[in-house]
Amino acid sequence: MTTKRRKTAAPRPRRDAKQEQLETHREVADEQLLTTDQGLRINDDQNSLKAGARGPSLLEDFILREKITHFDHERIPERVVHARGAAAHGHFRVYKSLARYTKAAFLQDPARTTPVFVRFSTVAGSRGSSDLARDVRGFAAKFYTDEGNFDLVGNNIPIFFIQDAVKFPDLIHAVKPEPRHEIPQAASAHDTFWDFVSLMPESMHMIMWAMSDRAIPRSFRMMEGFGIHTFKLVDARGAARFVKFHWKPLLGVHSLLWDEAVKISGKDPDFHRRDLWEAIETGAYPEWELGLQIIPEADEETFDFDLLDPTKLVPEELVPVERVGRLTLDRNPDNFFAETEQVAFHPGHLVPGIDFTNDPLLQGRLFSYTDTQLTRLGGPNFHEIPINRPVAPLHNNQRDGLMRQTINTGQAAYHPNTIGGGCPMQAGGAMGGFVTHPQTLEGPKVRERGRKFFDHFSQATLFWNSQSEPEKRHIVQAFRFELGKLDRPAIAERMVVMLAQVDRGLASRVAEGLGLTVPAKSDVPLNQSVPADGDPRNFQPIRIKQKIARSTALSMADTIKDTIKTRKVAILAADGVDEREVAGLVRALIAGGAVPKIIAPRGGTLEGAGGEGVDVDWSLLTVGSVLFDAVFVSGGAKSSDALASDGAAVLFVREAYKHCKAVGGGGTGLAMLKASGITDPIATVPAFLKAIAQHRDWSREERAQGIPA
Ligand code: HDE
Repeated sequence: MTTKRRKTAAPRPRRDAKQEQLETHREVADEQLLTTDQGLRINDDQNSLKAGARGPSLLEDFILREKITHFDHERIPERVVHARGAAAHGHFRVYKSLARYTKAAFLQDPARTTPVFVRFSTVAGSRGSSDLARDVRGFAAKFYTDEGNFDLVGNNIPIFFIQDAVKFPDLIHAVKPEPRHEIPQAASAHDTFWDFVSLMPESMHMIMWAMSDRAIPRSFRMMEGFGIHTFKLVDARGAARFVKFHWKPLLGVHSLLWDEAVKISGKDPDFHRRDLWEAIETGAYPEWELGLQIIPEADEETFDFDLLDPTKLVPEELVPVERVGRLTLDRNPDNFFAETEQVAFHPGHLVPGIDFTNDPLLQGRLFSYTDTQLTRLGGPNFHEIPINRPVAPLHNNQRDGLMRQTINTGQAAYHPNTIGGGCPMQAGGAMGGFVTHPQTLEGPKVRERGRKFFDHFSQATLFWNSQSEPEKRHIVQAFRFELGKLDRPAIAERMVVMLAQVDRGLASRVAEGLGLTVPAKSDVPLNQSVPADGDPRNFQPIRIKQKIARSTALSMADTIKDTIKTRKVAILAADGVDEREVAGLVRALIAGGAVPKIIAPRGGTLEGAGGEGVDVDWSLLTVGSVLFDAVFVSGGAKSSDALASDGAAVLFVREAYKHCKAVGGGGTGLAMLKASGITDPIATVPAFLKAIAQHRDWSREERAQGIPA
């Protein structure tokens, strides 16, 4: 017998309009002869042209020069933020028509499938940084609709650090590696970031999220997504409603522990991109439901916060999230550079029926995303790159520019014209032309913001109060870690003052770990960006009494915990393992959609107790428990004795236990676990499966700290 599982072939996803469009640009090298870029066949790709076998290379070697010139220019500037990412193709479908809210054609018909490309990312790290940084994750979706591309360029956290786009370069300069030595990479635990944050009370709500486990997700597939800003949906009659966009993952929202994130960074810094890739390759397609919070225009002023303020969320208790459709990612890109690297998102890529609000952060973004592509993708024709092309027909009088691909015909490249028969013609609203929602505007030109924007702490407090105790513990530890790394004590002291505005209990728990105390009363440092000649009272943070004190949707404690789908399970084994037990467990795991892997002291095939072979997936040397969701130690006396005396195996189970994962054993495997200091291993397969679905047993966290690992 052999328990090695071959990769299950993923069901072939349907071909969609975007896929067909991309097909025309795909180059398949099978059975082709090597040529230059000009199509000249190359007969020797091993030797440059030389003056004699031992002589210098000749300038004349145009083949060498072409190859090296191309290589010299292979890199483009990485994204100034969100440089590190991974992406996938998929499709979106609404459950039923949303005509009551919007005229957007792709949201009208449940039979219509819209191709989508989604890119996930971290924000601060450069392109080669670890996936595991404590950071916000980008969640950018491009819908290739029949009416043009619609981009929902969001994050996995529903709010942002700052209220106005003018502060974005400051925020990013503060969090990026410090300019002197470019240290640290992909980490916020350094002086400049916390110096900035400690002077920006408006960032406190976001900081609470960033210090929570949301900033170290288990998988891109297990993250929520949010459009963050308030947008508008406009129906066929022109009536508008405010909307907040949500993505709800069908596998639930799950995170790692910080200690795991740090260790995975070493074992597999590509952990998240690999996880996404493998899930899609094996047919375990990641899925999210699109959720909408719809707010009538008339209710704009009724909230404790300003709907235009991106540092505030709309609690689901006040406006429930209506689940309106499903996103499925079912196809990996063919080429990382061509697709994932060159995709260009923009919150201003809209379709009729969706519009902006005056959120001052969103307004600044509308400028930034096209502007940045001019540098990153080298000119104004980036919309012609295959991944960026709409599937909707494109006709206009934009012409020329670097790397223009389209060969426009005809004489008239202007409008109005008679020479071109007046074409292309304006569509007009009735023919699907985009009409901006005609909001009435008036007011003086001022550099100010709405009064409710100055309530910087109420929702930070709401978030803290909504967390379970394990989540609170992790937030405290994250603050202690980040602030404990600072060189300047004054910054940590300012942060403790800031935290005291959120919750004094939180502040004192953080302060204790830093060896600081919480001052009895102190003023919050002012946002230094406000004009000194204004009335200072307007710039002091205010506190508006909130309608609700806690919101269950803000905690991950009650997320979906009824599936073991895609969970990676390590089955530890050595020669003499009970192969029938292993086979039974593997069957049960696969039946539930989990991914079992046999891990052993060595690679190759183990000899089972009954004489049958068990193929090893990975040796202990090549993996670590942090790469798995659960661990099972199989029975078979010889096998478990060998594992009990193998330091790497003992470390493996202890670490998994400390990280609160399901740790189970069969037969003599239980003795190995107990000998390793695990007093309460799970002893039956059904209980083991149930524990995996729970993600983690947080009740163990503090108790398990004493176990050496
Ligand atoms: Fe971005 N952001 N951003 N951002 N952003 C970029 O665009 C910017 C903001 C987000 O996978 C850049 O093509 C400004 C909020 C994602 O390709 C750049 C401001 C949110 C991605 C840019 C913000 C985001 C970006 C860098 C403040 C959540 C990755 C390269 C006004 C709603 C998209 C690029 C991808 C990328 C600017 C704030 C999400 C420079 C000026 C808030 C997911 O244009």
